Amino acid sequence: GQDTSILTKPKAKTERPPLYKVMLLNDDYTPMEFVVHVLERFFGLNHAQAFDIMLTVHKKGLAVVGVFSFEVAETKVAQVMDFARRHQHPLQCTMEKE
Ligand code: TYC
Repeated sequence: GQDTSILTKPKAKTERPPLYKVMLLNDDYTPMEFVVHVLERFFGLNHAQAFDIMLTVHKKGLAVVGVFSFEVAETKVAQVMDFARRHQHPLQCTMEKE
């Protein structure tokens, strides 16, 4: 700075932590009602919101179901994948840096 006797470290720019999109992928076998249930249970969506997103995935092939910190996104993906596996449905859930 101005003072010749004090060398201050330049203040690092404040950066927001990266966000991750969590996506559901369509498949031909997972029942629609199961996907709606997953969206309600793990993403806190109401029935109408969950039904809308399920239909978007069904028609477009995939949809973003939420945007979270890395840790939360990772947990959601693991919960959905585990729940689908336990019910023997091929539902896939993935995450991607925004
Ligand atoms: N395509 C599935 C069916 O017709 C429904 C479905 C929707 C499956 C969304 C997966 O992420 C999904 N039963």
